[in-house]
Amino acid sequence: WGFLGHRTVAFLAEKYLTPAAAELVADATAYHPFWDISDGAIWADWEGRRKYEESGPWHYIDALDNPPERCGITWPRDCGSEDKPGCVVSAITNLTLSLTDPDFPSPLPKNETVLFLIHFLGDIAQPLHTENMSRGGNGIHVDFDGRRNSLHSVWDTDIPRKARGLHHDVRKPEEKAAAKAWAEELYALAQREEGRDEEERVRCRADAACEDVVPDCVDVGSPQACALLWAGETNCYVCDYVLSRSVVWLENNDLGGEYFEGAAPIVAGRIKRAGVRLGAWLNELAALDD
Ligand code: DCM
Ligand code: DCM
Ligand code: DCM
Ligand code: ZN
Ligand code: ZN
Repeated sequence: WGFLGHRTVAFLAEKYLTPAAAELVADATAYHPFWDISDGAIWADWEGRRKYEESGPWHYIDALDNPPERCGITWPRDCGSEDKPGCVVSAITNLTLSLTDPDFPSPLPKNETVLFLIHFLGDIAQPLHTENMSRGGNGIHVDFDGRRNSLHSVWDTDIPRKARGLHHDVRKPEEKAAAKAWAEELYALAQREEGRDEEERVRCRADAACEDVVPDCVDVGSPQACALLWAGETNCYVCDYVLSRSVVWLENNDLGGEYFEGAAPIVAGRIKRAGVRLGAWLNELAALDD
């Protein structure tokens, strides 16, 4: 995701934090004075990338599936083998274990570990971060409202911004305010869903081919199992929507129209899912600390 997506995930997670988790986050964002959780969420995309060059592949997993016919994450085909040592699943696994398992070597300071986790629980919900084809869509060149971009950036940035009514060259303070407002809306939506019983939630999703796994996996003791489920849930949307039309179609139609209309609710759903999940994950991590 671009900054709007990552900031929204973080502001939404913040709504759920226990006092202990809020303290864990405060310690991590004390990295810089004046940082809030959403500033911490984008550290991985600028300073984190520069400081840890090996962290590039930690933002995604290249599923060697065959969209749009067949999607799926397979371990260790897609990550964990010798030629593919690191990906978002292994990064979430190792960073989490370094906080939960006293015998696990800690490659990074705790504050940076938490900042990376806040970021990667966002990225693992972006469909094109769970797909190998054309380097996660970076090699598919498209138009969005008359502007040339990669399909990857369209999903990272253009669709979230347009969904929230932001101009493509929105300024930073405005984007942060938009993230805060979006998080408020998604929180209200999630609260309403929470109150519903299981049967009704299933009925509500009946028209969706891809479904959130209920209940979500939030066991910090088995981070790899959870991260694989999360990546698989997200990867479903690659076949279901993102690449469901041919690459030729994507390259020859402006994606700011009908394609955007179908994509916007998927993006909102993924960001809501990631924010609620991140809140739960941080709460579990903080609970172990005591
Ligand atoms: N990004 C940016 N400027 C930077 C670094 C990253 O605007 N110096 C944005 C561009 C992409 C996103 O971050 O939208 C890429 O990061 P991710 O891996 O989180 O999708
Ligand atoms: N930054 C970036 N890409 C962007 C926006 C900001 O890499 N699109 C980086 C530049 C700064 C850092 O984020 O090093 C924090 O920016 P600021 O000091 O303006 O808050
Ligand atoms: N990316 C991805 N899958 C890949 C390669 C890159 O999801 N196989 C993501 C990481 C960044 C964006 O695409 O969000 C741009 O990556 P880069 O700057 O490495 O081209
Ligand atoms: Zn991206
Ligand atoms: Zn990222």
